[in-house]
Amino acid sequence: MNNREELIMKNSLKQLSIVFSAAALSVGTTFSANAMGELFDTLDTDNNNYISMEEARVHTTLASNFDQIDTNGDGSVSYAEFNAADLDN
Ligand SMILES: [Ca+2]
Ligand SMILES: [Ca+2]
Repeated sequence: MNNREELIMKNSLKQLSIVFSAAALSVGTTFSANAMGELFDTLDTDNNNYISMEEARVHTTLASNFDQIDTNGDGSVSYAEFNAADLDN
């Protein structure tokens, strides 16, 4: 293997690892492995990453505390707001 081939090899390996990190990152944000993430995904039926008042109806605790959980008052519950609400308690 000459120097040029070695360089090409190193560069393609580098690119591959960037692709893998990016993929891992997007998987991490889209599919959360924890139970709260699964509950969030279940409730977010249109998969827009927000739980609307309509979508919250199936979850009694979420529906009845919707205004408090929607801390920025935009009418939908983001994953951050959902997580902060700690609905298990
Ligand atoms: Ca939604
Ligand atoms: Ca909100």
